[in-house]
Amino acid sequence: MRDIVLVEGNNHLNVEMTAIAPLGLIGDLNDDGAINVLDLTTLELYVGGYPISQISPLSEAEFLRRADVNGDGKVNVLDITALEILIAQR
Ligand SMILES: [Ca+2]
Ligand SMILES: [Ca+2]
Repeated sequence: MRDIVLVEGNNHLNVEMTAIAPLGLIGDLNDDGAINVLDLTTLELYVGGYPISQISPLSEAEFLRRADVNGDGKVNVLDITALEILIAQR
């Protein structure tokens, strides 16, 4: 019974993640195919004022699309928090 409960919990988590990142690449800001603390650092640098060309291989448009983790059309400190949650759930 305990095993079944755990599996149901995992499935629920996966459904939530799909809702947050429907395009799969959201949050991958250094374009290495993974979403992890390196992307979090890249996003923090951008929000801190670094130009995209110096912190990411992505085009500016693609960077901004992937960096808008919470999907509100802007890239700011709220997306840092959203990316932290996304990484924690993986
Ligand atoms: Ca990455
Ligand atoms: Ca945003």
